[in-house]
Amino acid sequence: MVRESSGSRRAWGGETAVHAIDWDRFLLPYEQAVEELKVKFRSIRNELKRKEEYSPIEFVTGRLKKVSSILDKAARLGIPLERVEEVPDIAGIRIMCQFVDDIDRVVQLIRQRDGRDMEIVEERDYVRNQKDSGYRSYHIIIRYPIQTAEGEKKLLAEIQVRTLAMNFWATIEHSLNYKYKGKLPPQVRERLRAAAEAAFQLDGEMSEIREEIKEAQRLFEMKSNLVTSILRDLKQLEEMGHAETATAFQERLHSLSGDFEALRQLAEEVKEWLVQSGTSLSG
Ligand code: 0O2
Ligand code: 0O2
Repeated sequence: MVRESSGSRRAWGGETAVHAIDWDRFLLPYEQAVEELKVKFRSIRNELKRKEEYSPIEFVTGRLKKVSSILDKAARLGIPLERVEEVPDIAGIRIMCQFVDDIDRVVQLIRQRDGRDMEIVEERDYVRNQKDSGYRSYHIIIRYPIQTAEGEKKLLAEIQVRTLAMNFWATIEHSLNYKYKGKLPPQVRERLRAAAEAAFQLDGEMSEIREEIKEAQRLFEMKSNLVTSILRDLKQLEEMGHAETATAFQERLHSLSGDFEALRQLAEEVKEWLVQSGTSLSG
């Protein structure tokens, strides 16, 4: 891994402080944290997929913050170099989701681990509270224990949870900010705000499509349960000696071709017949 420097001399808080931080050594546990967290969140995804359950995690990436960016951020947050470990995102994990709802599910998954293999220090909801730039994501700062040769070390790491659309926008905006050194021309800034709005709309459209799919699946499930219940009752009717009635009902069932209301009506009629003819075993 390429790092920019192995030491640093910087003016801090008005005083000139000379610090020779061994960055390679300092960053080693952070690198381990990034790797471990990537494995943990990718494992959740793989486990859910293996169980053929829907995974709210689409993919996971991770990065170690560059030394120059750590120094810039420490200066911006007013953190002296002796306490540089207070910079919250030296280790960073990004979890991408397909749908906005998935973000809350991932946040719940992380909260369930609070006090177990990580501690939540802070949450920032930029999904519901979009930044002026147009930026949206859910941020969680955690304290994460690392087992090193010198014993356990707890360090801060940042988890960003966002949709694919939010990620697309943030990645482009980040590169443009880098290109313009943080001073975006007003027309670019305006266009980025418009693009953020488009990303927001896209997330909304995708969520609605998803709701429709879920509704269709629910209806299919209900129809399937109704048909199973009718068939069970017809079998019982037949066993009770009402073969002709059962056959008539069966023919009606075949003619319905999945009309939900008609199916429900038929189910009620069959059930009524059964009750009148004795007892219904099915529920
Ligand atoms: P797969 O098979 O694609 O799921 P690593 O060596 O992988 O541990 P590395 O090389 O530092 O980590 O990569 P990084 O930046 O942490 O993450 C790369 C992961 O993000 C890879 O997944 C990429 O496939 C995935 N990724 C990045 N951008 C996109 C994207 O736009 N769409 C999708 N679907 N995936 C993306 P895996 O799990 O390593 O492999
Ligand atoms: P990098 O290069 O991605 O690591 P604060 O001063 O407390 O409001 P702070 O401490 O930077 O701000 O925290 P915040 O706002 O929660 O942001 C932390 C990270 O979120 C940033 O880290 C970015 O990764 C991302 N982020 C926040 N706002 C924006 C934005 O407007 N656009 C993009 N593209 N990303 C954003 P760094 O260290 O700034 O950057």
